[in-house]
Amino acid sequence: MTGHFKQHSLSTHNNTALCYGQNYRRGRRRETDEDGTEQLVVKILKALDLPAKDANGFSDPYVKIYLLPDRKKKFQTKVHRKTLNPVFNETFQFGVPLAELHARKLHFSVYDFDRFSRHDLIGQVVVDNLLDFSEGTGEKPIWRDIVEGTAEKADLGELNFSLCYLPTAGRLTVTIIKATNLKAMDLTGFSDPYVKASLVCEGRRLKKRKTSIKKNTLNPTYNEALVFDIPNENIESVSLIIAVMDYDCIGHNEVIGMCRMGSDADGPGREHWTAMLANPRKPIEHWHQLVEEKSINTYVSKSAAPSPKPNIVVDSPHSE
Ligand SMILES: [Ca+2]
Ligand SMILES: [Ca+2]
Repeated sequence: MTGHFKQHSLSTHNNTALCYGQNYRRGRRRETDEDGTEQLVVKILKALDLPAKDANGFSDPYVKIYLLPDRKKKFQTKVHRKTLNPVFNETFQFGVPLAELHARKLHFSVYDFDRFSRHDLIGQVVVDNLLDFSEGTGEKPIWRDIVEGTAEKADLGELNFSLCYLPTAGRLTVTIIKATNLKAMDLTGFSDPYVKASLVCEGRRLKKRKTSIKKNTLNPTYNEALVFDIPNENIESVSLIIAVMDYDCIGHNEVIGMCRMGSDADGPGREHWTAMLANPRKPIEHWHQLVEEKSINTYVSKSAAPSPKPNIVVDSPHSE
């Protein structure tokens, strides 16, 4: 039977397609709790005839899946190296009441993994009428054409942290709270993220502080404070660059994404910094969309230019 099905599906789909299975798991009757027992179960099976995104004639595909309109909860498969016909066989579960299913949509996006650049969006599949397939056993594979993706905004993730400045003590506390939806840097479909904050003055990195490393996650929680000593008279002249990094035991750690805080930073970075200065001694918390490293690095001189030392001293004898 399975052999017959395979043949059939291959002959009818000679274009880029995604294959998945779906069923709905109901809570047992008379069960009193209303949450957690009703789940849409989606098994991502495989993709067929993907376009080549890499110079070697292949792609490194993986699939992200959302149950729209909720974009916060996201799953993704492992990355499959050098293939245009990946077999995923991974199952994901979304807690959703049956009564809401008609208003939800499954959103699959297929990406090409690249370690050193933005992941290319290969294409997307959006499925509604989820009730149609909710009765079966979930064993019936469903095929959908993958609609070619257009250049999407870099999806690097978001970082949540608070800034608190004590003018008298001359102390800046950056509390890294958590990050969500980080870009996967490893073939496992996850990263090993840690956060590095650098204090910058006149294009020079003066001090840096790091959080611990969280292994194998795209949604790490830290709640860690990074403390910098900055005398009040110098606080207007410094800026803060915050980088979310992926740790690797072999090779270099890589930047996942960055954001920059300061009086001369872009929109959200400037607003957060200004709010901190306007509210001394009070932690001000914000979410920041991470941007690519190259859009931040223009603010930092890479070469240790033999220019005169910055005349601002933010060092203190007991730090680092
Ligand atoms: Ca690739
Ligand atoms: Ca890693």
